[in-house]
Amino acid sequence: MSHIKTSRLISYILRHNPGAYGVSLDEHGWASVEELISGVNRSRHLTRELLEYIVSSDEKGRYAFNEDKTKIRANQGHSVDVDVELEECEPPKILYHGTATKHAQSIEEKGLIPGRRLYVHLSADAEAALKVGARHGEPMVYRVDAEAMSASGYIFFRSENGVWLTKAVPPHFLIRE
Ligand code: HQG
Repeated sequence: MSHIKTSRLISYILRHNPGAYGVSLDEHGWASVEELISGVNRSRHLTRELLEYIVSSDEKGRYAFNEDKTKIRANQGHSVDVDVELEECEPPKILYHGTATKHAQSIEEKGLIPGRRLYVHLSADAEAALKVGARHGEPMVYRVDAEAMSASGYIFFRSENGVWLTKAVPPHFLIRE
């Protein structure tokens, strides 16, 4: 349980602010494991062993090592402009997006926008979407007509850890659950 804060810091560094911890990402989002460990150690204790445990036990599969475990990256969720070689995929007919009721008016006007991240995050599972929504306030879930979007030429990606990503969702593809 005490590793949650360390995992959050790892996410923050690998997705949003590597520079603040002396870490650099290559164009595919990879950081050197050594650099990451030293960076995290500026504010929390992290060993290679603990990092391996955090990566393998992460319930969302947020991180990946390269083959020889010298590099690590976040599988999705970046605001830093990197290309994590996402796989373009035909989406299921319906995807879900969880948000907070306070965003509903704006979402129904403008559609889903990525905000500070590179993509809008969607899930194949309404339950998972509800949990994501609850992080922002009183949760609510939108169904996304991914089949119609795909037929209209919108592109979807599926991250290594099963999150669905797309650039934006116009309001007419959204239905409140
Ligand atoms: C909202 C977690 C107003 C959007 C999850 C969300 C996810 C709008 C917030 C991943 C809007 C952005 C991403 C509009 C969208 N007007 N608000 N037009 N369009 N929004 O945190 O999707 O646990 O950047 O509904 O599992 O909540 O971190 O995105 O409420 O996969 O690994 O703007 O983060 O993964 O919030 O979460 P976020 P998100 P981790």
